[in-house]
Amino acid sequence: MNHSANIQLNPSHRLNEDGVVLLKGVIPDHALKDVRPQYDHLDATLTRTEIVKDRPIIVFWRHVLGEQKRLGHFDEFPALWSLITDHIVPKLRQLFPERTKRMQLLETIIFNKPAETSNTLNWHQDVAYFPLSPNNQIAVWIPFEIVTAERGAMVYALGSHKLGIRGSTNLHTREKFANEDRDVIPDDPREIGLDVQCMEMTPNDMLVHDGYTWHYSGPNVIKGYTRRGLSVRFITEPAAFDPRPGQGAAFTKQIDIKPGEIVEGAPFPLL
Ligand SMILES: O=C(O)CCC(=O)C(=O)O
Repeated sequence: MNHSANIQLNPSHRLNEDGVVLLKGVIPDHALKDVRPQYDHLDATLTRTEIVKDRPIIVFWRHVLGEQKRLGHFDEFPALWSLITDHIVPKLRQLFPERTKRMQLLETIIFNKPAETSNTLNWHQDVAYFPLSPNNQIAVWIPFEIVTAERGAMVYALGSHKLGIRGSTNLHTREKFANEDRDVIPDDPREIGLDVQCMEMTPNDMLVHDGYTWHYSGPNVIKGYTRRGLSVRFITEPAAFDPRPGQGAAFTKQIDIKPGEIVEGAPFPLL
């Protein structure tokens, strides 16, 4: 297929067909201006690792083996809250009206790939790690700087969202989690006929993907260059808590209800 077709005429159609769409130039400079310095300040000072249950958390995740995730809060990162509520959510509502009637914040992560020491975040599907039923989400991904294949760009298997749920694996090693009985994503999705697309981007661009779409990111091998990417995931319909082994995302520890009950409350606000 012609990969440039993914860069977009009808975003809603592309998201339905490919499970991912690259939107060029949709985030204005002023929306990101304060996000970078506030991120850098927190990245340099943040040590918190405990997970609170009274508000959403922001996961600071460096792709370096052995690094522990740190957890920020929106009251200390107001520019990020504005980016989400004033820019990301309205843009999603404008371009994907059918999928965004209900937008509930599930998870916010900033992935940081330091130069030369970062590693690959292997093929995965977000929903495999989420204890939700139904398990329907959309996610956005926004770079804070230019990303290229050598700088840890996101890579997607187009159409993979139509192939159902897959098993969860260790993102660094691809090892299956204990008790995982679901089929896992193949080492190379091209072997089963899927097209694979590397999404090179500039900071005003935004990726939108379906929670079922397979993706990975390689290391950042460019000396002196950091690669920061924001991912925000939204639940798009009421979802019940449905835990299973292999679901260790930080937000799962904010869930304080019994299986079968609806996930809601302060950590997961409706937007
Ligand atoms: O930023 C990255 O490298 C990985 C992001 C990712 O896998 C995700 O947003 O689900």
